[in-house]
Amino acid sequence: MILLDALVVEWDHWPPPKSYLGLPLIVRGCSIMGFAQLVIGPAGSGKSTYCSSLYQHCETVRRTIHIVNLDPAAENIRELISLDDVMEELGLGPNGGLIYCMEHLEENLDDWLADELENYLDDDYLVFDCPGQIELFSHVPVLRNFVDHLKRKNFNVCVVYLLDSQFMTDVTKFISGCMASLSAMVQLELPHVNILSKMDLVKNKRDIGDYLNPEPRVLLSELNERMAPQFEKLNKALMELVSCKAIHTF
Ligand SMILES: Nc1nc2c(ncn2[C@@H]2O[C@H](COP(=O)(O)OP(=O)(O)OP(=O)(O)O)[C@@H](O)[C@H]2O)c(=O)[nH]1
Ligand SMILES: [Mg+2]
Repeated sequence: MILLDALVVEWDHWPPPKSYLGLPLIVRGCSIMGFAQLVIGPAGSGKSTYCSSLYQHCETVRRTIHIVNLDPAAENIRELISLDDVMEELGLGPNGGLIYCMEHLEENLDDWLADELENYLDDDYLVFDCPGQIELFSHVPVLRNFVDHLKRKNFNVCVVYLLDSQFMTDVTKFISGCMASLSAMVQLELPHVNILSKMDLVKNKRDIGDYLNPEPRVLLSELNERMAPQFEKLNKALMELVSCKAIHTF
């Protein structure tokens, strides 16, 4: 009889488990199919502009990159489902229509993604330009399921969260921008990079420094001045959260 201390294997799926059949697993190699970025952020925050700049940069440095626009009003998924058709046929508004389209995409993810990925090589870089509706990364599970699907296809996925620099001009906007980004972190559980967009529109870049390196006491007193006294405890808790650099930075 041979007693094993551990199993040494090549593993097909990412991430590999820490143990298998009750034995510690030592993984020599794991086939990663590809790398993907999920570009999210509030409506109009500059996601598509970022994707197009990234595309141009990669072309210049001769790296293969594919941008897939997940907005049902855009070309990539219009063949599968079109926002205009959904709104017209089901009598839905733009937001309800978008959620319907995304849920339809989720139901057909296997076939749609297989078609999309057909022409890509294993180590190509994929960037998903997402719609800006906040529901998609706050509570509707569509994007989370999309991410889980990519992981099952051996993709290493990270989030790029874009926030318009105009959120850094006022303490209440700052809190709401940070909370939306934090909710995406909690919902998607992915490596997460926050990027401030539209910096060219900031007149005085020093003002932004107060928010990039927040001094909790200063921002808290500013917030308390803006809000009724019964919110003081809540303000304090929120400020501790958003000013903790270990949790949230730009
Ligand atoms: N000044 C300035 N404008 C920008 C910048 N990035 C984007 N914009 C403008 O902001 C507007 C929205 O940009 P998009 O890239 O379409 O934003 P988005 O996040 O993809 O928008 P949705 O997909 O509708 O959520 C456009 O008019 C862009 O030209 C920037 O860095 N500076
Ligand atoms: Mg866009």
